[in-house]
Amino acid sequence: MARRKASAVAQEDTKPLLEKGSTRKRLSNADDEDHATKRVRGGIEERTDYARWRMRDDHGRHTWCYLEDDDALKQWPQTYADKYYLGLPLDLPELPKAKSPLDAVRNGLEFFEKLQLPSGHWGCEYGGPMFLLPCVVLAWYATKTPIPWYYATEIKNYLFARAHPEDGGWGLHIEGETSVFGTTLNYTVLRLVGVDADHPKMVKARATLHKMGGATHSPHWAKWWLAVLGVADWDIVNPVPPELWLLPDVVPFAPWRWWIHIRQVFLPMSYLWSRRWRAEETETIRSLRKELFVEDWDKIDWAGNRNTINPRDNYHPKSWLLNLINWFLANIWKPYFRVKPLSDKAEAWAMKLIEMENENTDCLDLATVSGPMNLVCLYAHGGPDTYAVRRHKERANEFLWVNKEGLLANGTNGVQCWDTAFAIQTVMDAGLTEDPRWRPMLLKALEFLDDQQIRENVKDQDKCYRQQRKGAWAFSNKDQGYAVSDCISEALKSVIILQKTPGFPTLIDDQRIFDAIDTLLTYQNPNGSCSSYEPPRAGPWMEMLNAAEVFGRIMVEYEYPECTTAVVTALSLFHKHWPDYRPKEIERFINRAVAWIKTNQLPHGGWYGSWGICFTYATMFALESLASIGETYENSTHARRGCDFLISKQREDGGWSEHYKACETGEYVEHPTGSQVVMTSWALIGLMKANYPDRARLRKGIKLLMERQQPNGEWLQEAIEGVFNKSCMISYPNYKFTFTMKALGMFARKYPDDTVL
Ligand code: LAN
Repeated sequence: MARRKASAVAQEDTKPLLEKGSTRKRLSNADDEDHATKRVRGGIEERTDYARWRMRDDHGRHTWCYLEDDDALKQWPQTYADKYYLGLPLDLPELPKAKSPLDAVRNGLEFFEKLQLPSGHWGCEYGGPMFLLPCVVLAWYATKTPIPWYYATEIKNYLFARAHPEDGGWGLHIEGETSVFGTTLNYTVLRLVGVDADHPKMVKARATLHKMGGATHSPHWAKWWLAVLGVADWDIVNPVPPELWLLPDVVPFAPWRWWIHIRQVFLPMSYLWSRRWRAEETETIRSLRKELFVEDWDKIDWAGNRNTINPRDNYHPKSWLLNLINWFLANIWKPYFRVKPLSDKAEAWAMKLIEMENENTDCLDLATVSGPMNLVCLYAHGGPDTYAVRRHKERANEFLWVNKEGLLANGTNGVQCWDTAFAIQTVMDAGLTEDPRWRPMLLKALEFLDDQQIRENVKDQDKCYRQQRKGAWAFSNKDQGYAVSDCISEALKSVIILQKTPGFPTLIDDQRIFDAIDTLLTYQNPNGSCSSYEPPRAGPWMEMLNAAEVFGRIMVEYEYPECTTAVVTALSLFHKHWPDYRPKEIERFINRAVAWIKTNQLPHGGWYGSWGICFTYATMFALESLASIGETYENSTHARRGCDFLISKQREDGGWSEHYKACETGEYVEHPTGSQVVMTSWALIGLMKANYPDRARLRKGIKLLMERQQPNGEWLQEAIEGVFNKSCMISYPNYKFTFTMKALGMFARKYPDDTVL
């Protein structure tokens, strides 16, 4: 029954895949003149009613709901958080003007507290990358998943809002220049949700795409998606052989050694590549074959375009070795050696690994790329009605977010544990944890971290190559369940801080704290540093096999001063309170980690950051590491050089403003829009950790933070803050609260009598 319903949807194909009920509703309204003017061409609504959106928080699982029913609207009023995310006015009263940095923290907390969600954490949009929404929408289309009209409408609005104002295309991320990757995929999304090809914005985007060479010039991942949709032929996709998964573990390039994100993306890619699976052909697909390419579709030399790529997309050109391997795989291995029993075996094992991921994450999956890809694999494997397919469809909603521009996809299923840990630490740094005013908020936050601690390792941990995780915290929530060294550390610090504050209950007993420590201690690399999800399982030479083209540093784990510092500070704090638990190992860990931090310092005195922009972010962490072993400006050349580096970048107005280009180029670049509150806070925190002596310099920065605070206590969103894989930026909207208040609070505690203003 469900099968028939689904294909019926796909067959009325000149229409987008819209929910049956809502399609009917829209058609019956078609005569209503008022309503009709609210449509864009092609039958998609102009906008939804923003008063009807709600974000449901179910133990840290976020799903956006659109209430079409008026009674439901009354029963479920919009919260401050909903309105804030949606960009609706909050109508909050003005707070008494902050007369000191601590007043500014209090005002900031007044505002931030209103955004705390019922389960105790803070939510946020986690957008930036422009290839995530396509993963979700293309997977929906390939699996004939109806797209509710309100999703379709707001997807269209978001993408229109994010189209480049001049050329109409899209980039790798929201601040990036137009690329074939972004334009091909987002143009396709718009067509699949029902926007007409002759809409003026589509005409413009198409012209830009054609100028860049059309979809034949797109990178590997876009070619793979187009092949899955049947818009391109599989021959244009460089080989992704699942038989790599059959290699013995000792093989130095076996996929289990790759960075977790790339191996979880390679997995579904390899499965569908092997099957050359494609979605059912529809009118829209046939039309896209004409729209996306410069050449006549029937005449395209697919295999000949496997390596065609526009230079804008070619951030990490394929190595000679990978080109050679690809040639061999495509021309020798596939036609002559890839016998059916072997490919069957490889597909079966790949599917088994996907099934283990289903089980370990309850079909949520690691993140917004692998999740939708796995959905298509499971659909191709078992048809539309299996539990795994239905559950994946449900859970895919957790990757979505609605902001004032429309509907986008987040980089993960949220930033729940990470932001909550920082929020708690912010209050601690300001010395306000014992203030009864903030107790309810902090208690709720503690309860959230209690609820979100991962209590068990994954089943068959070794079989699916997972890292120990008992006692850990994930970046988002425990459903996703991927432990990360710094996420464990920040959450653990916050739990210890609160549980050691008079008046807070011990929700997490010692044994659970020890579990976290035991897991954390598995995270040190041989050279003393820490990585993200796992210690590296192969060397950086593996980048020679980086086939993604658009990203750098993606194939293996690297060493990160950010992650290393988080672990160091968590272990130090723990050691202070539990001096008898594995003391030797902990001391050794800390000493080796900080020694590594020193070796990682760059000649200019700063450190390169991989997860925030860029030198400012990592230098803040590195200075904190040094401070944790008592090395500060006064007594350490490393700390001094780090401070001097930061100070050399302070701007006239007292702020800092590093641009994301620094992540790509490895050189410090100033942001053209001037000082940023988040960047300024990072620099100030680093300087204060290192006991930088020139207070006047700090005051100038603090003053800027205070002046940027709004009368209701908030700070406004400025330039993008985060990054991954060197080239792709990602937003951390809560940083403008947590780090800003942390800097203000630290200053207030250091110089209690200095009112700054
Ligand atoms: C994240 C987000 C959090 C981030 C920190 C905790 C901040 C960092 O300190 C360690 C690495 C980690 C966990 C991280 C890794 C890469 C992620 C998951 C992301 C930047 C969010 C999105 C990104 C993911 C790779 C996006 C999917 C894209 C691919 C290239 C597969």
